Amino acid sequence: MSKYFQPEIETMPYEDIRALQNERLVKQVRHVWDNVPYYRKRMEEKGVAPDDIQSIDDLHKLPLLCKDDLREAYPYGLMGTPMSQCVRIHSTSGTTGKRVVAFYTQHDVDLWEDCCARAIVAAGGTEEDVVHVAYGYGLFTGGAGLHGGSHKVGSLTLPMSSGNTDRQLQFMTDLGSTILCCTPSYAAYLAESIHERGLRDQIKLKAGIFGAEAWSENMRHDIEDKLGIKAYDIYGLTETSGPGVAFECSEQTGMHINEDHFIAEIIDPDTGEVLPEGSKGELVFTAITKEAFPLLRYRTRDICILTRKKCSCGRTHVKMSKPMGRSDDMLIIRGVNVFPSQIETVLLQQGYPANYQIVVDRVNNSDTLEIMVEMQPEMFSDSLAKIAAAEKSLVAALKSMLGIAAKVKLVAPKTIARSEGKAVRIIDNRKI
Ligand code: DLL
Repeated sequence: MSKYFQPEIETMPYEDIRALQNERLVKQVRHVWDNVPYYRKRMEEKGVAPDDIQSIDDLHKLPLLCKDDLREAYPYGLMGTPMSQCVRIHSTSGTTGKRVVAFYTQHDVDLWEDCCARAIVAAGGTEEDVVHVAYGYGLFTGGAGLHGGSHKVGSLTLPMSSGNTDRQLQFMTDLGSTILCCTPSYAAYLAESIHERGLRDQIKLKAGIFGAEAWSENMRHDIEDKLGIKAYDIYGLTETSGPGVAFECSEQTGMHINEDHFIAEIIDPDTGEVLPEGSKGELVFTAITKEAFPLLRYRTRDICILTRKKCSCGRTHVKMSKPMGRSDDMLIIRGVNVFPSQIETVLLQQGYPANYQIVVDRVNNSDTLEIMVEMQPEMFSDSLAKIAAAEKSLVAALKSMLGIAAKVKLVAPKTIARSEGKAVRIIDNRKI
């Protein structure tokens, strides 16, 4: 068995996990108090001192952190170590320009890769495997996280990054990839291409580790059937290092959270009140081992349920359900985080009124994004060629802001329904 199935940690009795978390929490709160003036100020405002936090029972006393805090403290304000000790950043899209930037010491990278290694081992990975990493490499955490995890397991790692399907399929067949790591929508697309090209007999895949966006059980079964594999879910976010915060085991009924590194809570998204186990609410994480970006009580905005029901795999770490939605308006489209406010910024910058509608759909297992925008009244008499040119220019500006392609349709003034209450800007037709 790989050293990255760590029974001494992963199958620890609940009391022992809690004891470990208590010890690490106390140390981490002190680390943050001493080194992150932004959070220290938030603690002082709430009248909390490090000595008030002796165990998880005191966690609720600490202030909650959210993306707005990250924006306010951007870029260095939440760092817990001097920059000279950091070796890496990763980043994700944020609203209107300011992105989330996470920092890592070498120790942080090591622990993150350990978490991803556990996920690979839980999906059956060993040093005999060929791990095909088709998550994006670069600022996004998907490529780097699974890549590092695969190295730790000792598997042969194919750093494919995303895109270029012909090349993906060539390496997959020539090198005999056995574990595929990518977003579920890309996995579905690859599965379709394999099916269409009649390559099923030439691939050796046995498992897939898919995450970074919501996917349904139907989609899982479809991918599993088309590729003849077992498909495992993996969860994480840039703010908590990246993928590997939680991962699925052979039971495939939720993802075990790596509780030696993260304390999970479920709160009521409206009141911030901590909810009892089994309640549906917003997931909040406290990172208890991170050095460079040690976020305490970070609101993920992901809605889910936690359970400590006994798992047949033997792991005792708490399980989170698949995220069931978000408590903000962030959309995840083809694995990329998109905020409606980013779209609105582009439209206003280009002189369009804020009358628009965002339509998201899933066609052949791939997300589509279409933005209907009302043209200026004076454009109405423009030639079709002129309107097409205006749409093209909007498509380019949106691509540059969002990082993904969107279709744009300029429609006649006053055709998008006005709302008397909150405008319905987003129509998400995906059934996930
Ligand atoms: O998506 C990290 C990641 C990479 C996870 C590769 C898994 C695999 P961000 O770009 O910061 O990080 O986006 C984080 O993506 O708050 C969730 O809303 C969503 N998300 C991540 N994993 C899942 C999943 C990466 N398995 C945001 N199911 C999170 C549903 C997911 N949503």
